Amino acid sequence: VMPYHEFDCSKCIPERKQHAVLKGPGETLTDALPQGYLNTIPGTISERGCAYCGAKHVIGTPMKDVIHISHGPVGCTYDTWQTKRYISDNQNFQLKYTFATDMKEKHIVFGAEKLLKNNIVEAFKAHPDIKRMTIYQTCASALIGDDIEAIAQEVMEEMPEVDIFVCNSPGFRGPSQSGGHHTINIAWVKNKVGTVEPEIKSDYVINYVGEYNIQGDQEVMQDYFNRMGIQILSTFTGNGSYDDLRAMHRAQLNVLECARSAEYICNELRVRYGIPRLDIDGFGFEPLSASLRKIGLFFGIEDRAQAIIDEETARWKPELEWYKARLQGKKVCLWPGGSKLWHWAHVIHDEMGVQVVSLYTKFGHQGDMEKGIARCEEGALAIDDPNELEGLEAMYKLKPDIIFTGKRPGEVAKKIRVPYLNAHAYHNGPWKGYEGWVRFARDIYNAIYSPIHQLALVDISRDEIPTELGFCTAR
Ligand code: CFM
Repeated sequence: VMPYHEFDCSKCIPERKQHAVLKGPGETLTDALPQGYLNTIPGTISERGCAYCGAKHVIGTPMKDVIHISHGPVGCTYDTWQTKRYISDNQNFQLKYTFATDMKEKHIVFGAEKLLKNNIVEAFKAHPDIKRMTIYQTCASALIGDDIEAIAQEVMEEMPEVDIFVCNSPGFRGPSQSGGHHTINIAWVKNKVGTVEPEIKSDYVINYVGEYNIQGDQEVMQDYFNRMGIQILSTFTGNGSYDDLRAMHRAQLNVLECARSAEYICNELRVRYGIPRLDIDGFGFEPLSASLRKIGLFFGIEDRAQAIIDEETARWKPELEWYKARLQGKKVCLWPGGSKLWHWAHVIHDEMGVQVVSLYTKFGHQGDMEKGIARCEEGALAIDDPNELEGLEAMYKLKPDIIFTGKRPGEVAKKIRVPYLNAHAYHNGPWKGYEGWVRFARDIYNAIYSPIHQLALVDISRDEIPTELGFCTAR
């Protein structure tokens, strides 16, 4: 880890100063906590998504038996299509297609409600097996004030076999995708939960919430729950079914995975229907085992949880240990979006031996960073909503062996000889579950030890930091 004094914080632009903080010697958590969840500074090349993206791309579209349509220019839809791998057991319908009304300038002037209605009907006709739809407002349709709900209502009256959910979360609704998470959580409870009655088949009934089935995460966890005799009424939303999610009110427990994106719906379900919330963590042997035990404890079936823990640990622990021995002391920049920074920070250290030298969050709230930085060692650099130059400077100075981040910063990292793993879509996932955690370790090992990175022209272990870089350069 580079010494604390080598970052010259006096050069920071004032607006960014409190967004990049080092956990210095002897510092308390409060000293090392960057500001978070504030508006992005104009001109900085933020990596954030917008509130439309948070609602549609993160939460809405993993639902598998639904036509997901955006009411706006085609770019909104296209840019939020297929950058994540939330697969499903419905032949990946939700990934194969993306739908947009393709608004143009003339619609801004004359309105686009007719266009929307035609598109809804056309989409249902093109996919006669699909009877469910979500519609997402964008900045363009929000600004001209198209009444999407009225159009959806009209169609539902004309086509009684279909059901439509409308999400009014235009891009400008909140400083980042996080605003969209909140909006769609609440809209779903308000408009759809309680409109279908489920068939109850077990004494132990849960909703699995804040789980998006990245490369099959949901299916791995579902297997553990099924082996415990638990019925999963719905998954919000990975591999989730629209009608199952209308029946969330009948669960005995909400099992919450990503609190950042989905605590809102759990809290609302508790208020409206008295369903308790249990936060769990499917990443890492210890957090996962503790989670299964907690769920077992809730239902009085700890023995079933323990049986799975024992079986899976015996099977996979030796492989994890093999990778841990080879990853010992490797330095990682942990740069995901929101909750993965604290889901991963301590456990990749404890169970894989890697050292987290920097963590950042695109849109996390202060609580996310607080949990993350508390789990890191002294010297870790915490950055809120970083721009590309800040990211580059951090890598030049910290010289990580690997970075876990998204595609855009990941491609930048590769050019300076830092291998990257895709924290959002994974490489050879799933990464949840016992086997998944070994897959993650294997991906890290393969990335760090691959000789291909030597082809990069810049080598940060040798080359000087370019003078145009710096936290100060955002000005
Ligand atoms: Fe939750 Fe997510 Fe995340 Fe998130 Fe995301 Fe994601 Fe992420 Mo990408 S819901 S906060 S908005 S765990 S898409 S599945 S990987 S930034 S850390």
